[in-house]
Amino acid sequence: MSTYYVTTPIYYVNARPHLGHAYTTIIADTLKRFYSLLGTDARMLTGTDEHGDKIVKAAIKENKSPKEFVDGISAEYKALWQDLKIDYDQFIRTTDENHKKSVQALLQKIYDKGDIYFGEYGGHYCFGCERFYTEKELEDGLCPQHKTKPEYISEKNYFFKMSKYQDWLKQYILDNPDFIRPERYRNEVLAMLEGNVLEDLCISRPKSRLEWGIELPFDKDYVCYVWFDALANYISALGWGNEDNSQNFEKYWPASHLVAKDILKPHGIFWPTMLKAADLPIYQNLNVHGYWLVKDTKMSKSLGNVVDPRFAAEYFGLDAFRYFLLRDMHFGSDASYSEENLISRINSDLANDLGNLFSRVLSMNAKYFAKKVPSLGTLTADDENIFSCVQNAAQNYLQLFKEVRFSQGLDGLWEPIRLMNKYVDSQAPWTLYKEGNIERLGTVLRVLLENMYKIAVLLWPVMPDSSIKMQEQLGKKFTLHAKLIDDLLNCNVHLRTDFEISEASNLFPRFEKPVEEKKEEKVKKEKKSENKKDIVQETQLIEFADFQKLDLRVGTILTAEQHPDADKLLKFEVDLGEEKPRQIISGIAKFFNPTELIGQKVVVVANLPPRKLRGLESQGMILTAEKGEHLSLLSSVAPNGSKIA
Ligand code: ME8
Repeated sequence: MSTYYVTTPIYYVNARPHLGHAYTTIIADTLKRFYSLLGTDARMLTGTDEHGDKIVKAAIKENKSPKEFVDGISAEYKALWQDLKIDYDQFIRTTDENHKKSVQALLQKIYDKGDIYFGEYGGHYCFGCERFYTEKELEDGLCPQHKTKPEYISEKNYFFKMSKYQDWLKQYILDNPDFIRPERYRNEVLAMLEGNVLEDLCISRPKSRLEWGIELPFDKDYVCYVWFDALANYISALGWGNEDNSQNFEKYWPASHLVAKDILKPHGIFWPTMLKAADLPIYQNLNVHGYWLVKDTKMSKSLGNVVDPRFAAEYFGLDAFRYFLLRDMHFGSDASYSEENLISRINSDLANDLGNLFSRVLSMNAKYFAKKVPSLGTLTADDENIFSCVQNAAQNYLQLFKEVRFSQGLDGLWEPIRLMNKYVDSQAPWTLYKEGNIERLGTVLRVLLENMYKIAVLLWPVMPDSSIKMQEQLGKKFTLHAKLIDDLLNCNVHLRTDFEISEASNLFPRFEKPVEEKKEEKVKKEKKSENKKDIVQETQLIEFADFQKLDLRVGTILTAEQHPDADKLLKFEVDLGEEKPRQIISGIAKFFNPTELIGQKVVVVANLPPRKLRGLESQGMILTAEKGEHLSLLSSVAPNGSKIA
């Protein structure tokens, strides 16, 4: 059986997943399903990129260790893929032990070959990109990606002799027109290789500057450059460099990679030269797509325009969302995301064209043939036209999907769908029924049902659940098998007269309601479930030893006043029976008039580390009890300083 191996980039864990990440991953899932449909043993890899400066900085910002931090975001990616029903075979993390082994084997192999050397280098280092830039590559002295001023760093490092492979790579790209596609990106990489411009690649970072990485096998004072480490994931995941486990490499390599244009250079230049240097087969092709923009602007957290794919899939339906992504982006170019575009695409293509076709044909069939599949009589030219239109569209669709031209493939497939709707109008089954022409009526419906079945199967890679539903509505269970597509194309009849088919379809609802309204509902729902989560967390069990760590003391409030710089905070002095009263800052201003609290007995957590709140030190926490909008202070009649145990 032939094999196919599709990969997504492994995503950085310094930020949460968004529409862009979901897009590439949905495309990879579609391709995996597409090749499975063609009878191929298809495999999909995704994962997370977890080493490097960027990650360490993000972890520090959240007061976490790098490992703790990467575990959290990597799990978020996994959870999103589960919600989006992504059928990946493997989720790789660059902190996996097997990956580390593989990277070290790759480094050692290239080192032993003499293609890695030690040298001194000074360059403009962008921490966002985790790479050095040459003077020429900077734009007005700034990093072209991040528009920030890079830091000039000079240090001793290991270098990969990438320049040695410049001519080879150029020739390889010229000899293999589909190696990097679409063509504009192939040309971009060729332009990068024009002249004698390729420099050697710095592939190490001294541990004195960065420890969070994979140690070089030939120098323990250095870790591997994050891009060298990350790119190797595509082969480490298949067990390359790991003697016990490399059979998948033999079986599935070379890969078909999916990336957006932001990471063209590492994939178009670093990666093939690394493979060449290690005497490994070069990947099959690099498929490069553009950006999803929001109102012509790149998504960014600071602009607050990051699209949440989970919300879109939940609200519009996962399959409708997938269809929109594949249909509205011409692979390679940027596309514009907006809920208006999404609604208009769903309403026109899915509700009006495809959904309507299914609804009307199924309900007519129920009415005229009691849900049984009618027989096919003699075919007219109009009937033949439907069969041939579907056949042509199917063949084009299959070819265009192989070329990752999803939008064009789907556009073509919608031609017979629209034609079938027109055919219903022109054949007017209701008139045939009235005239008592049941044989012709049966043929018309059977032509429609058979061709709807073909469309339903072809759509499985794009809209898996809806495709299965459509097939089941036509009385047929979906099972993948090696000859599925051959059978589908070579034969006009797939349904049987004893099949019982559904009377109604209801596949794709129309969207009229302003999305904002629904969003508010979702936020409310989330808040509710967060509250529920809080309750669950509150009632989670802890060890007795953990409880014993708390030093809870009884005290009396001596003074209480508004915090000078914060409306929500009150400043207290509380007598805990110690030498001096404690100053405690508490966020309860909204619930109490401070003067009423003077003299009240309270319970205080007395062993929290002191913390500054709006410039004033807080030396403990006053305990409160909360129910809905109501808050009261915990109290005890015991003398000040009594320990609660
Ligand atoms: O670059 N539109 O990870 P990353 C479309 N760790 N796709 C988008 C997008 C957008 N607006 N934004 C992001 C890295 N993407 C490295 C990769 S691979 C060995 C290492 C998608 O988290 C797109 O696939 O920055 C892009 O290439 C990728 O996310 C970048 O992910």
